[in-house]
Amino acid sequence: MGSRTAYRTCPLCEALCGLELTLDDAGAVTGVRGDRNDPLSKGFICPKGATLGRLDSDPDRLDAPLVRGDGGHGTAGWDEAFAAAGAGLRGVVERYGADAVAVYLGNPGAHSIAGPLYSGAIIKALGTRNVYSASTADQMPKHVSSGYMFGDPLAVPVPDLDRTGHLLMLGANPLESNGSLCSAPDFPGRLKAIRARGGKVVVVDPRRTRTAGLADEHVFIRPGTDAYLLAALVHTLFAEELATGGGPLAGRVHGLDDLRALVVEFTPERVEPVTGIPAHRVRRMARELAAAETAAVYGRLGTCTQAYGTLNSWLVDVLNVLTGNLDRPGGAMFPRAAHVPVYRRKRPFTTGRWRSRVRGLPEVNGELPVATLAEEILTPGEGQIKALITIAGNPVLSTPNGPRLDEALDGLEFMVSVDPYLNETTRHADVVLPPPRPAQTPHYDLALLAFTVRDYVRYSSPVVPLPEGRPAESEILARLAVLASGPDGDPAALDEMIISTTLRKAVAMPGSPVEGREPDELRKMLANGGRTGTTEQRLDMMLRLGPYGDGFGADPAGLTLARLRAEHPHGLDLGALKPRLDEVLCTASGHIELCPPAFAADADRLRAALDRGDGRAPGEMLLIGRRHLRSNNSWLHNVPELVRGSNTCTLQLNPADAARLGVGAGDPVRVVSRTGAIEAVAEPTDTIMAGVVSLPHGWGHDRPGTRTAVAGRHAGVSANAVTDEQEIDPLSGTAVLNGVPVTLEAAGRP
Ligand SMILES: Nc1nc2c(c(=O)[nH]1)N[C@H]1C(S)=C(S)[C@@H](COP(=O)(O)OP(=O)(O)OC[C@H]3O[C@@H](n4cnc5c(=O)[nH]c(N)nc54)[C@H](O)[C@@H]3O)O[C@H]1N2
Ligand SMILES: Nc1nc2c(c(=O)[nH]1)N[C@H]1C(S)=C(S)[C@@H](COP(=O)(O)OP(=O)(O)OC[C@H]3O[C@@H](n4cnc5c(=O)[nH]c(N)nc54)[C@H](O)[C@@H]3O)O[C@H]1N2
Ligand code: SF4
Ligand SMILES: [Mo]
Repeated sequence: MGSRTAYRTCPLCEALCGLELTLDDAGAVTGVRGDRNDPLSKGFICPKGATLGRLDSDPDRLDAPLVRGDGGHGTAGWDEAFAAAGAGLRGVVERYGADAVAVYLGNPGAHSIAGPLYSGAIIKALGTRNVYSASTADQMPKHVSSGYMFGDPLAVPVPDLDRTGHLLMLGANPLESNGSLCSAPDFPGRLKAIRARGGKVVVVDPRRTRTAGLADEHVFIRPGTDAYLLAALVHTLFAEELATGGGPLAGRVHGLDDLRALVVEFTPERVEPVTGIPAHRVRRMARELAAAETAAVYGRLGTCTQAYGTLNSWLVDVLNVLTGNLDRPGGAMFPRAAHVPVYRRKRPFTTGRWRSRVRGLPEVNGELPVATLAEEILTPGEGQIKALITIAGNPVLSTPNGPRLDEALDGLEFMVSVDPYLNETTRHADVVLPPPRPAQTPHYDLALLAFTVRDYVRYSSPVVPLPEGRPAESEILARLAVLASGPDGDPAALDEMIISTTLRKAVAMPGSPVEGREPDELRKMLANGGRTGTTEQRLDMMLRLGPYGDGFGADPAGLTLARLRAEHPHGLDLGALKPRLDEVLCTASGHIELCPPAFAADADRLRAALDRGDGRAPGEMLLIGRRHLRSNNSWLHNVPELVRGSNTCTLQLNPADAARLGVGAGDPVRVVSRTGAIEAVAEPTDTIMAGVVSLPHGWGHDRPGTRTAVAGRHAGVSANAVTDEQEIDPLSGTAVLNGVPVTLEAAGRP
């Protein structure tokens, strides 16, 4: 049998590695290696990318839509499934109004072309304000912080890993996760390189992770207390006159005095009992950060999904500004994505344009907190959610108090899921619309190419053609958008409308590369694609209007989709990150807001807790999460190679706590919280602080009505059965998934 080689970006995590696939005549992926010619990943690959072929050919992957009848889910034709989806959704809107249909957008949707290009159209067509996503179980604090500090919620600074001399990293474990909001294939190699060139890596984490093991210094911290550490670092910079006031940014900042006043009381001594970090160590950390030639402070998931998520994200960038490291090489910089125009007019950032019905929580970035989704479904009254569309999400396992959401989904009048699996969430759907295999799917990381450690761009064509009659995910989503308004309607017309609106705005925008030109002339220049032609034309348009684009001929050497495809099949390196604060900054004051009033007000919470002291009940422990290199949230447990060995759902606890409870390795332990109880298998280890326990999320695959046979045999338990949907970071609505109070009991040996 013959074989051929094809190249594409790995769609699984934020590292965006280039892959070299080997395919047989039948189009099956028979081998995967790192693409050595990819200028960013240079051949790096991890076990997940290496088993992409197994995921691609997983027999449990749905290859036709499912429609639920009396006897459960049965296979249906595409026309029938779309008709059922449209009728179901329109019926709910007619009976209860637009807000009765909610939308939940999950993580893999952020890695696709289809998600970012079409979910907005679905939301708009429905006219619903009930929009939820994995962002409020993840990075929303970063958007709120950037929104208020820089004016643009998407302007998230990325550590300039390849040039920095000092990296202070909090709540991130890139040796397992491969990095987040910092796309850096071979993150481990890049960390080692910092040390090899004489720099320093400091990791702050309640666990001595593999990342901590690779660092120069690991600082244990009590879960949920990073804001105190960060405030004490800021305090020290001021107290010891180490703050440059932004150095080169000195004239660009606003609120320096307010900030100085705010941190006065957060002395390293005062916060020591809360964080568990000795005051002298905090002072030394501040001095080293300030003294480093270049430095970057980077906080990720562990600092976002906790009670002070937004304050943490803010103080991280405050440190970057105060030490003069924001927007300078070796510091924390703003990537310039090839598809994001720099001329666009930005609206001033604000939150709370509407509020959730039940708890009155503010809208953030057009969304409501996923922590409130279950109660919006379960609480009767005007505006109650009666139908749900999930796209690439498994919120039953991934959001706080998942069992309550599970129960809520069961009571919906109608549910549609766009998902390749029948899993814990989609089993509740009336209609499941499965996207094609990864090998049949084009790739351009619209979301993550804005967070790369070098400016970089890559487009991957599908390596296997779509079978006749099988819609691409972009077609599925476009069709759903159209179906929300009526049974007929042309998905391509939706793209046409978006293209013509964008071009009309672009020619009218001062400073745009096509200012003053004729939209019709530009329209004719767009790439001619195949079946999903208008999707590709949209991408072509974005690239041509982008900072590296050809400006529709204005810069003949610039990028077009056709050029990217033909000349750069392994991706294109666009150089090291460049200072670009002027392009980014769009606050009302025109300055970096160092002490936004909303953040200063939330700091009262910090102060109050400081005055109250620890306040922990006897026997109370704090639960945190954990990722394993061979996991990916809830959905790779069906690949046999990935659930072997050490990727298991165990409860890590300190040996001292294990001894106190009388449990040993392998013993069952009951974990009890306000919301529920689970039984997990103990794994005593001194890599975790006393008083802290860790359970990975995304497990709990033992439910009826799912079709994931391998995952079912490695079920584990869901950490989100004990996380609490009532606990959120109030500024961003983000769920508290780390630092959850729990008590433990030995569950008795079988
Ligand atoms: N306790 C705890 N909970 C957490 C976290 C934690 O650290 N601790 N982490 C949080 C984080 S960071 C995140 S991002 C969320 C993730 O939350 P979710 O996005 O809700 O969950 P995933 O497990 O990523 O589920 C992804 C779904 O997308 C489907 N899918 C895979 N590929 C495709 C595709 O190409 N198209 C479509 N349409 N569907 C696809 C999968 O089958 C699966 O159903 O979980 C959060 N939950
Ligand atoms: N292998 C693998 N890779 C993944 C994923 C996966 O599930 N598996 N998921 C992907 C997704 S969706 C995301 S968002 C990223 C996340 O990627 P990262 O941001 O690197 O997140 P984690 O690997 O969960 O690491 C978070 C760390 O925070 C620590 N932590 C917990 N609580 C606290 C605290 O209060 N303070 C501090 N300082 N630290 C704390 C935890 O011990 C953990 O080591 O990973 C992505 N990549
Ligand atoms: S690190 Fe992420 S992008 Fe790279 S091969 Fe692994 S899963 Fe894929
Ligand atoms: Mo995430």
